Amino acid sequence: MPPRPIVLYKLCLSLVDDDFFKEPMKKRRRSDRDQRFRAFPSVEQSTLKEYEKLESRTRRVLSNTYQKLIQSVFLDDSIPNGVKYLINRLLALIEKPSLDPIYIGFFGSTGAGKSSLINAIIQQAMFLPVSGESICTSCIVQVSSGCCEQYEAKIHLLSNQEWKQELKNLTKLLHRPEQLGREEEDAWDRDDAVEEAIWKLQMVYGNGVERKSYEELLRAKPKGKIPTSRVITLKAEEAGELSLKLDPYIRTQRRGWDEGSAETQIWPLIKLVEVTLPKSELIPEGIVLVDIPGTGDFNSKRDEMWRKTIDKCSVIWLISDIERVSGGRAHEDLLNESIKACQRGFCRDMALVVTKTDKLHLPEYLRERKVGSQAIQSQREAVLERNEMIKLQRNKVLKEKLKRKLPTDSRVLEDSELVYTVSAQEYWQQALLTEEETEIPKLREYIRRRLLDKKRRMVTKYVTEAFGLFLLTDSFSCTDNLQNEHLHVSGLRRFVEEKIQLLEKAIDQCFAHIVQPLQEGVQNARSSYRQILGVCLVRSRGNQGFHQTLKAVCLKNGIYASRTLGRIDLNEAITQPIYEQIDPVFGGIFRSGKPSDGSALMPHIDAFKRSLQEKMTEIGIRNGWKYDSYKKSFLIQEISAILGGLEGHILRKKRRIYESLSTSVQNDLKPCYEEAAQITGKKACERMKDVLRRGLDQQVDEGMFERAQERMQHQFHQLKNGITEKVKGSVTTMLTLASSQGDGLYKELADVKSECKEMEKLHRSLREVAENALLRRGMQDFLLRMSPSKSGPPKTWI
Ligand SMILES: Nc1nc2c(ncn2[C@@H]2O[C@H](COP(=O)(O)OP(=O)(O)OP(=O)(O)O)[C@@H](O)[C@H]2O)c(=O)[nH]1
Ligand SMILES: [Mg+2]
Repeated sequence: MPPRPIVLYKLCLSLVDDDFFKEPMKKRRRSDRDQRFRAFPSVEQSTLKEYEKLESRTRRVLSNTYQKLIQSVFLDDSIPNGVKYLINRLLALIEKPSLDPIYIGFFGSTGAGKSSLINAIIQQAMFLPVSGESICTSCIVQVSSGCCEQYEAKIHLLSNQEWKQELKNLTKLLHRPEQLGREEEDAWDRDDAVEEAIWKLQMVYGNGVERKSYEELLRAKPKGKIPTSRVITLKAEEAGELSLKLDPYIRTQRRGWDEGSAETQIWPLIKLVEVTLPKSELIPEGIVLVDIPGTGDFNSKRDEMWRKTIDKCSVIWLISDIERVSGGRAHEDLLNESIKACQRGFCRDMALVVTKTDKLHLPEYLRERKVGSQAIQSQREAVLERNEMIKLQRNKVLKEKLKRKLPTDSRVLEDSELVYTVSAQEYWQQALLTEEETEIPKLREYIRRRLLDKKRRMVTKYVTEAFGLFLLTDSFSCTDNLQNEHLHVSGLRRFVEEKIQLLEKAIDQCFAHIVQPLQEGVQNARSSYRQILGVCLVRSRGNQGFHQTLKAVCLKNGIYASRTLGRIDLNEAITQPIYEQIDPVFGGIFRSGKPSDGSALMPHIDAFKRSLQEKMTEIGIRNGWKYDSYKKSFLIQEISAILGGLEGHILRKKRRIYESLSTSVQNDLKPCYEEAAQITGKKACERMKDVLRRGLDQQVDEGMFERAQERMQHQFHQLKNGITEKVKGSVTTMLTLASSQGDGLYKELADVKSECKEMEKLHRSLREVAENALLRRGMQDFLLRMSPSKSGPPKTWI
C-alpha cells in the first residue's frame, strides 16, 4: 500500500528538519568520514570517500525531490498514478540502508585459534578469551567497529519461552529410569549428555537440580539476575576493561568448578554476544567478524542461530590448526558444512586459514622433508617453506573439492588464493617471522578489498537507480503522441504475456535438471540408509555412555549438537547420498553470472529482461519517441531495477529449497523419534536403537525418500510461481506507467528540474570515480614495483 499523504508529509517535515543540510554539521560529517576510513591505505581511502560522497549527494537530491513532490501533491484530491509510483520509489530508495554489513565467519573446531586470530586482526592481544586447555569460546561472538568512542558489548539471552523449552528438554534427559541394572546404572552415569545437562542446570539453579522436576525448576528462582529485556549491556573506556567484564560471559565454564561469579550463573542462557569496538584503525565499519564454534548447540534456539549465522556470512574462513589440517574427520565435517553454506546461504567466498604456522619441530620437519633442494638453515626458513608447501597442496585439494560440489563458475573458484598460512602468536612476538609473514596484514587486506568491492557495487547500483527515477520525471513531461502510445501499449501487453509464458517454460526446463540426480540420489539413499544409521548409532565409544546422548538426539528430532560431543544430525546423514548427487546441479541452478547451457536460472530472467527492453526500444522508435527518449530509458532502467529485486528473493528461497530434503525426512521420522525418546528402563539404549531402525525401515518402505524428492520438487515449483507472479506484477506496473504519460504532471515536475540536472551530473561522475579508482590502483602498483623493499603498501594507515 502506498504511504498515506499525511504520513508522507510528516516524513517530509522530518527530512526538512534533518541537520544533514546544515553547514556546520556538514563539516563534522566530513571529518567523520575521514575517520571511518582510517583502516584503508590512502589510495583506497580516496576511492571510498568519492563513492561515499556520491552516495550522500544522491541521497540529498532524492530527499529534496521527495519533499518537493509531496508538498506539491499534498492538497490534491487525487494523486496521478505516475507520481504515486515515483513517490513510493523515491521513499524506498531514501530508506534503503547504506550498506548491509559484511559478515566474515571464523569457523573452526575448538582450539583451532579462531579467537586468537580475531584478537590479532583487531590488534588487541588477549581481548577475546583464549585457552589452550579446554573449549574456550562458549557462544557466537560478533566483533565489529562502530562510530562511538567507547567499547561496548551486548549479551543477548534466551527469551523466557526459549529457556522454558530448554528446561523441559534438559529435565527429560535427567529423568532417571526407575529400575536399572548395575551395569546400566554405570553406563547411564557416564553419559556426557547427562553431565552437561546437570551442569547447565546447576549453574542456573544451584545444587540438587538432578532431583527436581521440570515444574519444580520452573518455580525455582535462578541464582543470577536475569534482566527482563534479556540483554545485558557492558561499556568500557578501554579494551582491557571491557575484556575483563566480558570474559565470564564468553568463556566456557568448566564443570566441577566452584559456583563462580554472578555472570557465570546466567551463562547457559546466553545466545549471542555482540562486541562493538570504537572507530577501528584496522577493521572498517561495515565489517563484522564472527567467531563461530565448530558445532552447534543442544539448545534448539542456539543451534538454529548457529546455522543462520553461518548462512548469513558472505565470507567463511575455515580456521584450521596446522597440525590438523591434513585429514581429520572434524576438518572434513567443517569443510562440508561451509560448502553447504555456499549452497544454501549467502556465502560467496571461502578461504582456508591455516593457523599456528609457527609450531614446527625442526629436526622432525627436516627428517620428514621430501621436497626442496636447498638446505634449510633455520626454523624460520622451515616455517616459510612449509607454508608454501601447504598452500600449494591445500589449494589444490580444496579447489578440487569445491569443483566437485559447486558449479564451475562459482566466484570462490576464481580466487587464486584460497589458502592463508597465519600465526597469531608470531604476530605479537615476531621472533621468527616478520609481521607480513604472519599474514595477518594479508587477511586485513582481504577484508578491506571485500568492503571496497561491495561499496563500489552498491553505490553504482544506487546512483543508477536514482538516475532512472529522474528519467521518469522527464518522461512525464515530454509530448509524444498519446493516441499512438495506447495502441502500442496493448501490443506490448500481448508481447509480455507471450514472453512470460516462455520464461515459465524455460524455468521449468532449468529446474528439470534436478530430477535425475534427485532420483539417483534417492536410489543411493535407499540402499545405504541402514549402513549410515548403523554408523551413527555405534559411535566410537560403542554403547557405553551413549544412552542419554541418543535420547537427546531423539528429543531433538534427530539433531543433537554439543560443544563437547560434536554434532549428530541423523536427518542430514540419512539424506547425504541425495545431497551428494544433487549438489553440483543445485549450485548450478542458483549460480550467478554467465549464461550457459540453460541449467542456470538467472540467465533466463536476464534474457526475459533483455527481450522486454529491446521491445521497449523498438516501440519507442516506431512510436516516434526520440531515439534516446527519457521515457524509454526510464522504462528500461526500471525493468532492471524491478527484476533485479528478484535475485534477492531467489537467494532467500534457496535455503528453504535446499533444506527441504532433510526437513522432509525429519518430519516423517518425528513419530519414531518421539517413540524412542520415551523409552526408559532395562536395555533402553538397545530398545531405542531398535525403534529407530524399525521406524526408519517402515518409513523408507512407505516412500520417505520419494516424498523428500517430491517436496523438493514442489519447492522448486513454488519458486517458479513466485517468480512469474512477481514478474507479472511488476510488468503490469510498468505498462500502467508507459501509458500514464501526459497526466498533467508537468505542474509538479517542473519544480524538480534542478534536482534532475544534479542527478544527471552525479550519474555521469560514476564513471569518473571508477576511472579514478583504476588509475590510483595502477599508480600504486607501479610505485610498489619500483620500490626496492617491495614490502607491501605504504603503512601510513597503521
Ligand atoms: N603456537 C601458537 N599457538 C596459538 C596460535 N594461535 C592460537 N594459539 C593457541 O591455541 C590455543 C587455542 O586458541 P583459541 O584462540 O582459544 O582457539 P579457538 O578456536 O578460539 O577455540 P574455542 O574457543 O575453544 O573454539 C590457545 O592456547 C592459543 O594460545 C598461534 O598462532 N601459534
Ligand atoms: Mg575461541
